[in-house]
Amino acid sequence: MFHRPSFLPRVFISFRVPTLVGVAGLLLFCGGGGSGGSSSGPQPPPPNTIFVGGTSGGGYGDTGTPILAFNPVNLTVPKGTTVTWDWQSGGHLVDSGPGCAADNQFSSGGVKSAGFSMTHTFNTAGTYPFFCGVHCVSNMKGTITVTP
Ligand SMILES: [Cu+2]
Repeated sequence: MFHRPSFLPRVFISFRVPTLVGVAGLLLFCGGGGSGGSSSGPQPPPPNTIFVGGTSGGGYGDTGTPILAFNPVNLTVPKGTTVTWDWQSGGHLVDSGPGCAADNQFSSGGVKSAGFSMTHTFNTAGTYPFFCGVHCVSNMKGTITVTP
């Protein structure tokens, strides 16, 4: 019946069950936003969407700890697909390019806040690396693979 939500910090595990249920309920109640709301716990990004700086709680507006990563890190889409980057936390940017060097194929135009989103349509098959220039040294990088 009761399962420990994987997104809760380990410190909560030792709490008594009623306390944990209360905390989980509060987190879910404060989660807000999103779609549906019929399921609990972290939600995956929508199709062809990359979460930027997601949190341990799984989504925009939650109370989890920010994660310096893209989710998914690698996305494969067919040619012609429009990919959306959705900022789950602030202080991040997206620039295309290998390593941590921008090649100016697409860009968020600097650091953005939670709630910002950008799109880019990929019309040519290939591999498109991108990164967050603020956290590239922490390996905040991703890759779009576009198939013919
Ligand atoms: Cu970042």
